[in-house]
Formats: sequence, structure tokens, C-alpha cells
Amino acid sequence: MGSTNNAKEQRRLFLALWPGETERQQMAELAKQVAGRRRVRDANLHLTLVFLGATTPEQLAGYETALENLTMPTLELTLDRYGYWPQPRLLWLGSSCTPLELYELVAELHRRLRGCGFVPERRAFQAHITLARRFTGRIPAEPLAMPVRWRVSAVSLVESLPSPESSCYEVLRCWPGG
Ligand code: 2AM
Repeated sequence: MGSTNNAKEQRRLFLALWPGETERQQMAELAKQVAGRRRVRDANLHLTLVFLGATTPEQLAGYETALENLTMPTLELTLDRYGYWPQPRLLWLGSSCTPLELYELVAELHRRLRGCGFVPERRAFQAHITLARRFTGRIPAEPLAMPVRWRVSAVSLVESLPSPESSCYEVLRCWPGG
């Protein structure tokens, strides 16, 4: 029938800030220090802005149209603290002072996506980079001695692809200018 509700046609997608190599290496080093072998793969480190979930080709086309002409200021994030969420046992890297512009960017993404039927998550956005899942080690209480400074100027559309060990992420395109 060619139905787009066919699960095979759906792709698991999210919008994220995707680190450049320098920041990725710094994040990866921290993950190695605090989480050792339980850490997220280096190549998977990112900051999710909006989780789109299972997406049909039609939804994707709508989202891409909605995000055309997206502009964003250059943001500088200072990643200076660790956090831990006990329920998913998730150890993360974040900022003690998330810039207002980042919240505004997420609100703008929601506004554009709502226009084509996307229903954002109800829980409040909390900027974090997952360093380890199912984490059981010592949770660092002290702030980072050397914060990671991360200048971001683009939003990436990322696909989560299943792989035998953990998900594998592929950047499909970026805004602005992708
Ligand atoms: P997490 O790292 O806090 O688990 C790909 O799964 C990305 O989307 C991850 O960064 C994940 O965040 C994020 N995400 C947000 N909401 C999600 C959801 N409901 N299910 C799965 N991943 C979600």
C-alpha cells in the first residue's frame, strides 16, 4: 500500500548540537576519567536539543521545511559541571549557567516544529551531554578544573541507527546553511 506509517520507513531522529573534533576530544577525555569503560562512545557525544523520535518521510520533509532559514547566534557553552540522574543512572556533563540563548533556540525549534504537527516533550529542556548510561561508579561532586568551552553555531539533524553494541549516530544535515 506504500503507507508511510510503515515502521520500516520511519527513522529515529533528533536535533542536536554536534561537537567539533577539539571539543569532542575534551569531552571524551572527561568521560574516560569519570566513567572509564562504561562511557558513551567518543563519536556519540552530543547535546540533544529536540528528540524527534520515529519519523516518517512526510514528517521529515515537513520538519526540514520548517527549519529552513533558521538563524542562530553563535553561542558559547561553558561545560563546567557533572550531573547524575538516578532513574536512568545517567551521568552527564553540563553547565552551571546555561545561556538564555540556548533555551530560546530550543523554544524556536519547538515553535517551528509545532507548526507541522510535532508535539514537544512536556519535560523542561535540560542541556546535558550524556557521558555514561547505567552508570554505577563514583559521581564526581567537584566542578571541573578545566571547563570545556564550546562555541556552537549550528543545529544538526541526526539519525540514530541501531548497531550491535550501542546506537550509532549519523549527522544528516545542519542549519543554518546545511
Ligand atoms: P539522553 O542522552 O539523555 O538519553 C538519542 O537517543 C538522543 O536523544 C540522546 O541524547 C537522548 O538523550 C535523546 N532523547 C531525548 N528524549 C528521548 C527519548 N524520549 N527517547 C530516547 N532518546 C531521547
